Amino acid sequence: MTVTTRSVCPFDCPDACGLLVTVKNGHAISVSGDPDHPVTRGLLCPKMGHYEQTVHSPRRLTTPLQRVGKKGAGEFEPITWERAIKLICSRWQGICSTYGAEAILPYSYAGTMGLVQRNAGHAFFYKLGASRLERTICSPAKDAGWKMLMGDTPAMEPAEIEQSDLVIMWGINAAATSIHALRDAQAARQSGARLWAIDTYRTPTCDAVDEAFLVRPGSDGALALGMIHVIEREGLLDRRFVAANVLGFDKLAAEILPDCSPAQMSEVCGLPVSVIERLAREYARAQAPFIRLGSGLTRYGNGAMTVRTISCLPAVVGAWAKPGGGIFVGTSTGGAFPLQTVTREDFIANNPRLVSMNQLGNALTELDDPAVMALYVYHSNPATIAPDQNAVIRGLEREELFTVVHERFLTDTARYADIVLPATSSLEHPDLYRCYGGYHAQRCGAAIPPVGEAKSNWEVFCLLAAGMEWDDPFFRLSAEELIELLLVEENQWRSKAVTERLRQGEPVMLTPPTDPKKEWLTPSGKIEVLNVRDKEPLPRLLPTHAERDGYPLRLQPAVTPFALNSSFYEQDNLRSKQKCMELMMNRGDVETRNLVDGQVVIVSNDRGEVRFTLRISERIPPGTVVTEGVWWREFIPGDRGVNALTSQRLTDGGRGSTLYDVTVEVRGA
Ligand SMILES: Nc1nc2c(c(=O)[nH]1)N[C@H]1C(S)=C(S)[C@@H](COP(=O)(O)OP(=O)(O)OC[C@H]3O[C@@H](n4cnc5c(=O)[nH]c(N)nc54)[C@H](O)[C@@H]3O)O[C@H]1N2
Ligand SMILES: Nc1nc2c(c(=O)[nH]1)N[C@H]1C(S)=C(S)[C@@H](COP(=O)(O)OP(=O)(O)OC[C@H]3O[C@@H](n4cnc5c(=O)[nH]c(N)nc54)[C@H](O)[C@@H]3O)O[C@H]1N2
Ligand SMILES: [Mo]
Repeated sequence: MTVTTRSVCPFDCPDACGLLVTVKNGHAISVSGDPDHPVTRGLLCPKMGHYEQTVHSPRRLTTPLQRVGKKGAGEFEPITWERAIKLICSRWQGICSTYGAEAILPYSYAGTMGLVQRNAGHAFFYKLGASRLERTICSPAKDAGWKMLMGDTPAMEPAEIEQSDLVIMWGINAAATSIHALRDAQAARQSGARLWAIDTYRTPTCDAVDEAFLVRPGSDGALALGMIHVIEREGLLDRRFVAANVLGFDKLAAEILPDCSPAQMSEVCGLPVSVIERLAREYARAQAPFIRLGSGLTRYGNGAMTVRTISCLPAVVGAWAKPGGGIFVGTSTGGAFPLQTVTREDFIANNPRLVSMNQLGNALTELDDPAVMALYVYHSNPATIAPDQNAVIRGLEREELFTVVHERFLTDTARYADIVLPATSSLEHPDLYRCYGGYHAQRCGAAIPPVGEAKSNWEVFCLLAAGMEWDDPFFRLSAEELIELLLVEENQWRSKAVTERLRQGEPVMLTPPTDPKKEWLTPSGKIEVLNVRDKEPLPRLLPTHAERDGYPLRLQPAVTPFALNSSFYEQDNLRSKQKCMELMMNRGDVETRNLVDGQVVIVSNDRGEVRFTLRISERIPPGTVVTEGVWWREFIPGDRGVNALTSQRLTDGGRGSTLYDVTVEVRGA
């Protein structure tokens, strides 16, 4: 029998698409975009077009495994769930009594974005007293930068892009990461809008717009300051809007802008003076300019300041007052669902230490008192995606470290595990989804039974709680019951009717409780260009970390349309579209190093050496090299991926990762 059911894309993408899954005899046979979903509208990315090939991949883990070979060798034998849970609990109990519970570290991120499964381990590890993980690898600098200027003001509705007459895709490869935003921007273009992209190399998004502008990595703050300088100098400021809505513009104009002439900023960002001037004039004269800000430019030592500075632009030209004008940085719908009913912060006792997920390498190799003796990884692949891969792998190789990995596939991290547990895919468990690229939300049930003996994140934590002999009834709730706790009562974000539609599995729109374009939720009630509470009271130019490192080339780890971080490498068709782990380099930089297209090169800095296949590309400006994708070790030319070159340093605000803030040298292999 064939049935079609609704589901939701669980991946870490702004769009949380609505899916239609066709199921035959318990097997998913095809997946398509839901035509009735308000944002997806039937359009799905290449990765999800054949999600059934991920779900039923022959590579899926189907039973628990116990290590029999050397750490990292990937040699295991199957064991039962009962035995696996017993082994884990008895080892943890031993560690707790010898070293204390803080010697146990959970590590999870965004394999699934569903509110229940993503946060399934919080309550368990809080109750255990384990070290707490700071989950800051993605873009907390973006939130920090926004907050410094805009406080708790919610995001504008991103679909307003369609009403804009000048759209800027700024630091976002929307053709890969936000295809619905690009579709909507194209609709604006049909009605006469101009489209720009600002990036560090010529991405597919640059091909889809009218004009692309390439800046040096981490220098967008300089471009924005140069533009604001011109806007002020040439009287293009919306004085009335600024007087009524902005705090401290005069101070910016007096103390910062004099040193931000286009000539000075051109030295930093690399765009000619005439281009900075033109961008400023056309931006200020547009009726309703709309900026869609990506996360790429936040992963630098100055990332939060960059977001804060760019976000001043719509304020100085009064774009907020126009339909279609403003800046979209990302939605945060925290108030819509009472997440603490799942995460149970009330279980936290004695304030266990916080460990940054960006510094896992240090945590596993240097942290003391107590050292990390047990690591539990679920829905994340830190051996591949975490910065400073050599430090992470040195840690994972420690013989005395007890590592458990709950996964769908035998990832590079799972290869270092003592115990591997098989995880369900999103089609095999229920959840409730919201997203960071819009205001939609949707609940879905399981579409198919679990593959093999796979269990969901929540089911495993229930088994572990039973294995620890805890009798708290919370760990006997089902995932469906947790979803119901999240939907309990309506609130300002969702009416009774919307909540009921969510219960029925329909996609719905949440509504922010205040008007994002009129009410500034800051202490002063204004857009705070001057923020006296911050150690940097005004936006200003800050350097990146790597500027001080002294290697001649900027390395930019970038995204590909055919994978999502280290996910989707199991699909052969998608992987073959990416060909191999390439280093793209400008012809001039290739020739000065006497290299040739197609050869294997070694890219190095203080942290490591990585082999890539060299590709000459006119898409890359001089002085920068780019690699797309975060590859599994089995598919790359050497034994290290791009993150052997990235660092554990943090951003200026939000303690985020600085994965893009890297310099290197390149030589022939
Ligand atoms: N296909 C695909 N989709 C994805 C992902 C994926 O890996 N693949 N990842 C998902 C995740 S986890 C996230 S967080 C989002 C991120 O999605 P986005 O917000 O789009 O961010 P990125 O793609 O990381 O970076 C966007 C662009 O920033 C550019 N960039 C880098 N540094 C700078 C800079 O200093 N200045 C400027 N102007 N541009 C710069 C990069 O070249 C890239 O084109 O996408 C999600 N969606
Ligand atoms: N070089 C470089 N490094 C990067 C990035 C980059 O662009 N370049 N991007 C960074 C960013 S923005 C992010 S957000 C992080 C993302 O880092 P991660 O969140 O670790 O993302 P993935 O690499 O997609 O790994 C997720 C894993 O979860 C597993 N999984 C999926 N669903 C489930 C489930 O329900 N249960 C369990 N137990 N497992 C599941 C998948 O099989 C997959 O192996 O990576 C960061 N690292
Ligand atoms: Mo991310």
